[in-house]
Amino acid sequence: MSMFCFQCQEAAKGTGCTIKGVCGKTDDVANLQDLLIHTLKGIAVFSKALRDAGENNLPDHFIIEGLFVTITNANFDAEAISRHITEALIIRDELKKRAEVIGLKPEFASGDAASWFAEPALYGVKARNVGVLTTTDEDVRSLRELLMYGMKGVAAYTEHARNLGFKDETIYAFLEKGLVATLNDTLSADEQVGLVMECGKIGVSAMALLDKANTTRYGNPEITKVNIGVGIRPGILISGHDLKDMEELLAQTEGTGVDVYTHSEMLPANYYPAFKKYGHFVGNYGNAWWKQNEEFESFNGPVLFTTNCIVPPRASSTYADRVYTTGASGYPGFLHIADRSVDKPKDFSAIIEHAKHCAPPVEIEKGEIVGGFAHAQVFALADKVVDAVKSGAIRKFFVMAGCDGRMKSRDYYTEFAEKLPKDTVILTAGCAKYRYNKLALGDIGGIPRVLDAGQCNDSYSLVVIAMKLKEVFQLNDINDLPIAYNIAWYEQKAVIVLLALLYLGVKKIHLGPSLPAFLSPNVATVLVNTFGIAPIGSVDDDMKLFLN
Ligand code: FSO
Ligand code: SF4
Repeated sequence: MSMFCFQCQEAAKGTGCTIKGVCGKTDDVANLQDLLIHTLKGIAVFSKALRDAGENNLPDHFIIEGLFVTITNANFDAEAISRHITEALIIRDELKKRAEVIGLKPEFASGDAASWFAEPALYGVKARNVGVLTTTDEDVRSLRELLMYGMKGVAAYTEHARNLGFKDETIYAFLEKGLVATLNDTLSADEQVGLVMECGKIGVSAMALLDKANTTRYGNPEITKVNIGVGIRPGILISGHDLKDMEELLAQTEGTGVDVYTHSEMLPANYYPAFKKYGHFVGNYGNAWWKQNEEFESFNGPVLFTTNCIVPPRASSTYADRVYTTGASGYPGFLHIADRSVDKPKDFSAIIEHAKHCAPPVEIEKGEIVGGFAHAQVFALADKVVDAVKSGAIRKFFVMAGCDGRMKSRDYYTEFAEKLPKDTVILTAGCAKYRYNKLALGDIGGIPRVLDAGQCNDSYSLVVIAMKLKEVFQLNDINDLPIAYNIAWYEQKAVIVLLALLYLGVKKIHLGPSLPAFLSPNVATVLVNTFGIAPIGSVDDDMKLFLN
């Protein structure tokens, strides 16, 4: 075993990747990510103590960025991760000095996370001894990592909100508390479960903050027909989740003769009023992240990753030299575009110049898909929706939010959508939508049968919609609504979406295509017994179960 990682749904053999990631992550990158997490825990020891003592100027941003860098498919660049570790050691030791000066004696300050040091050349050696398997009790490990992956999801959403100028101290404080808690061997199982639930609560705050940031800056998403065909000019394909990057790229490409297309989780950018004014914003190209090896070839122009999900290019690929990363994302050999400064946007001139010398995209699809059903838009249609439920025209809603992935077993979601009775409506968010958003599922009295709220973080919108329906129908329990939850997960942002739903009291969530490898049998039993979580079964069995 040269590494161990079990943080995503594609963990090898359903237990964990031990030689190389199924995602393509090498063992040295996986280990360096472990060391970065270990060092962030050390930072949190001092940062939490200083915050508790009323100190300001703490490394909030560094912590969220560090967590984000370790999310599945975000960063494959060993050198970039090493640089983060070097910076983390400097930050940690500065905080340690500050704590000493004011006489603080934080718990775990003498532990390894808070005190280790090595020269960069030896990070690889050190990294082999700090991974998740160093927690030997499998239930403690399971709860610790459940918390850790939830926090990674929180960090990702918090980073996007921060990029738009929206911050929330309570989120930063929780991340420090949670990181420190993972060093504590004396916590009871109940205390650990309590932290996981608190993480769900913070997840709701992070998604609400991001929703506020996105809608304040760019307006409320509105019903939009998105072109999935191509234009005749060269284009840039923008992937990932960061809308600030989208804004700056659209502004900088205007009038250059270069078009902009969204990819995968950036599709919902098409729904925001602020982006619609750009005539060179053509539409969406391609599908969910895992089809990028083929789709980037035929796109012909440069691709910009603002976050995950990156798939390593094949050796035979002809597109690797036209992929760019920015923010937390990175890949060896891809050109990384530096962060913006306080008064200057990111500089996308290199990618724009690159695009000018490329051929236009090859058409792989044509037509339109419809989306933009976030909370404000659905509220505007509330009367229609409520009438449809009251008259029985809509029998049930199915929340099918989450992620897509490459496993064959995910065909389940396409088949499930196809077999759903015609008086049901799918509420979706995240890249899971690509399993059914191009099917001709029709509408119910003008309400499309697939309502796409947006990115995975816009699952928040689905919750707001559910809360509103609960109010309209005067119900006491969210679980009494005619809504079933059939969620597809892949990486850690879906973990926080799940924890947020559990925190809000949603029960009987079906989770697929398989339960997380990081759930020990005991922890899985707790989730099943307390929340009624169940793995997906066959489409026909699940359909019967949900509809009865
Ligand atoms: Fe998908 Fe990737 Fe949004 Fe994830 S593109 S899988 S949950 O990063 O973040 O839905
Ligand atoms: Fe394996 Fe997933 Fe970890 Fe990649 S992120 S190494 S696929 S468990």
